[in-house]
Amino acid sequence: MLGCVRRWFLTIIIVGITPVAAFAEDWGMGASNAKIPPSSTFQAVSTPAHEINTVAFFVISITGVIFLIVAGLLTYSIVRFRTRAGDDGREPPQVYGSNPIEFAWTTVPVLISFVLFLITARVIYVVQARPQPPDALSVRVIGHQWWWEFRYPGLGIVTANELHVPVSELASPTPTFLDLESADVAHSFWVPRLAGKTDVIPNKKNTMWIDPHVPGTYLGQCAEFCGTEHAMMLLRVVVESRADFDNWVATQKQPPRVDPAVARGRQVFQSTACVNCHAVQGTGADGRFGPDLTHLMARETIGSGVAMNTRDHLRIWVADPNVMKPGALMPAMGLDNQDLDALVDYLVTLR
Ligand code: HEC
Ligand SMILES: [Cu+2]
Repeated sequence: MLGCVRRWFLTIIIVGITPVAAFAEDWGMGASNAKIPPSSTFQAVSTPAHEINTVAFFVISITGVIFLIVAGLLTYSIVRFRTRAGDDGREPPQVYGSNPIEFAWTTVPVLISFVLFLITARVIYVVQARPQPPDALSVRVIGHQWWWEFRYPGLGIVTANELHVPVSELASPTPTFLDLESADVAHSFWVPRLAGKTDVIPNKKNTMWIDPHVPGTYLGQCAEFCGTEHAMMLLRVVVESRADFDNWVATQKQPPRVDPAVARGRQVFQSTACVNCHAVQGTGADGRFGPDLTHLMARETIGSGVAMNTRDHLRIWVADPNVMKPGALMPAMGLDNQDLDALVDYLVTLR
């Protein structure tokens, strides 16, 4: 018996450790994410998340009280009415059909459920019915297997995986409204500190909004299983002061610098299938299947948060994305080392 328990215990520990060991290489993400506060739903910094938090606490309090009452009565009964020496072994009196008791335990739960329903409905209304003010920032979010595309129609900006939005002061709110679409399968957009989850569904446009009150970086992820790399479909929302945001917009709107020193790398890029899947403004590369690379180096991470965006990581990624993100829908292009180096030299100039 004891041996069996020990074997099970060991199996659970080994099964638990194996995935951790397999993904020990974190490409600098651990250190980077350690600097960002955890993405807890209990640390809301945006109105929809605050509202959800309020309902959550309300439901937890009510159900907590119910739990304490039921568990208390149960414990009391177990202790008070346990078998004692000298019991005569007869059944206690059985009570059937007491109208007051039946009435009480039907109406009380119905009333509780009704209150919870009303509170929840109010929050759904508050969050979903907010109309989009004409001056609100509007962003199209497109879910892809396994990365996020962000398009700012009013600004002509296209980027990936890291959404930049201005901070929304309580005095002068500047909310951001998101139109969610999918290029392939169902995904779900979730940044716990900013808002609830919203499904991202093919052939359907869902909407949501955020109004982050505190500048900072907020982590999120796809919350609907969408295939092999679902767990690595991460995202960041960078909330900036108005001035920083305007700066970011200005850089994003500029065409990439043409650096003659990396002409060879640019040539490799333009003559390889890269251009079928990626866009870089001003090069004729206009692919839509992968992230827009025009301002690649303005992003902190690559591969939807799989690695920090450094020269070394880019080289590993372009040589074979599967090393970092097994199953990623970008093929290894089989470039020789010289072409690869020239190409990466070119990529790191895309600011
Ligand atoms: C068949 C289409 C396809 C081709 C060809 C392709 N890519 Fe990609 N690429 C993708 C996809 C899809 C992603 C996103 C992968 C993910 O994050 O899961 C990607 C991601 C990237 C990224 C990371 C971007 C980011 O912000 O995360 C870089 C850099 C990149 N590709 C460069 C290249 C280069 C250079 C070439 C040519 C040698 C190339 N790609 C060829 C589809 C392609
Ligand atoms: Cu997804």
